Amino acid sequence: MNMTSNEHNFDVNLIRKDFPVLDTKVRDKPLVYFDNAASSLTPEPVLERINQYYHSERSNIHRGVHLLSQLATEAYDGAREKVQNFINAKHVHEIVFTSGTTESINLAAYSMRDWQAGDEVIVSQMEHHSNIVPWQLLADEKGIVLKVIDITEEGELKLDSFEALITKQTKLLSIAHVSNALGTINPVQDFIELAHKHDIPVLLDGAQSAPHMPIDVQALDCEFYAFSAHKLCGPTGVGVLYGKEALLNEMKPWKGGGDMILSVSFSGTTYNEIPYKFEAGTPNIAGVIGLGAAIDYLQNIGLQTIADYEAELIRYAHEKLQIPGLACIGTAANKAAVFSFTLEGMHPHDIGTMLDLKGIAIRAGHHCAQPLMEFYGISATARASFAFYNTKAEIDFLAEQIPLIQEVFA
Ligand code: 7TS
Repeated sequence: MNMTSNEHNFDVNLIRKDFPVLDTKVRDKPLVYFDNAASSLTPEPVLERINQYYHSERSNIHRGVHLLSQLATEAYDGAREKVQNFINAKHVHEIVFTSGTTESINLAAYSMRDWQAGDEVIVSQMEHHSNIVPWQLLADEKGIVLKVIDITEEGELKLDSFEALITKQTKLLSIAHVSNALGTINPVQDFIELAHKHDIPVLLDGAQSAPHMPIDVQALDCEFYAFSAHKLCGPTGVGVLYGKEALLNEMKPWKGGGDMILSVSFSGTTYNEIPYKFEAGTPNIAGVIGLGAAIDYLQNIGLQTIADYEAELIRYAHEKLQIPGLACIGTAANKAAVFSFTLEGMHPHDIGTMLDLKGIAIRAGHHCAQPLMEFYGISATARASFAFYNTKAEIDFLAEQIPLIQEVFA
């Protein structure tokens, strides 16, 4: 395998031992987990850290003088620092905990400004529904206008299409860093640079980039960056909205309740400072602590090592999956480890069901990217999405099974 200088540190067989789910048998067959874009698996150290909270630190945060509350608060606040470091945010208070990417984008959409009818938001043809529907809700409620960047047949964003959409009314560019359905790694730096020339802030949907490559929000210079813990070996139900300090300070809270206030009276309430202003109520304490542990785990391996290993996996998949009757959807030059495909004469759901019988877990469907499917004139794809604990041998196994499935449907 063509590994980087970190090669000597990276032993996939050793790493696989950290993931208890990989021992699962699916209909008596070893599990081949290729559904990482939907949700990744959770390694033992993350499970242990979550358990530790429930076993010996179980309490609420930010409100107790007692020891357990202090321990939980320390762990929760410590996780925020880990996230800050993970994406290289300038300030720890620029990290807002949410329930996931979806909530992060909704929070930004709701709070980022006082939307006026005619304000324009630009997204792209390849967005996940969670970066489309919040803006459509604002279109319904406030009369904002949603515009869409074109893509190429290969599944690459067109910069000139973005440029052509910009007007004085453009108030936000909101695009995926990496496409969940195609795997395209978008050249977001070029889009951010162009947006900033026109004073347009940028939100990056990082759901599919944060788990797979080093992220530096200061170098990217995006205004917002959203991601989910469950796609990066952390627990479900927790995510992050990074926002530049000045913007977060200007934004209004979107949920009211405990912890997000400084004082409450019936004559008027004052809000807490960022990030607490956006974190009303008891948060997902165990989830946030688990996210912190997941970040430790990934950083211990190294995000660049992960990116290099997965780049080799997707290169290998493209080579091995050149099979007559198989059409790969998403052939951008710069791709993350996502292989979306169709098989002539077969519905993707049937592909998914047949592969499941062999122990291979993929996702079949529109991947919450129906406008993208529409662009390709299809209703669904079968998608194998890889993580650093997958192997070339597993890809070989997938490649062997596909012709067998095709025979059944021939
Ligand atoms: N944005 C992108 C690019 C995503 O891939 C997803 C989830 C989301 C947003 C939403 O994340 P959530 O954690 O809030 O649900 N993508 C997928 C997928 O591809 N298959 O299942 C979920």
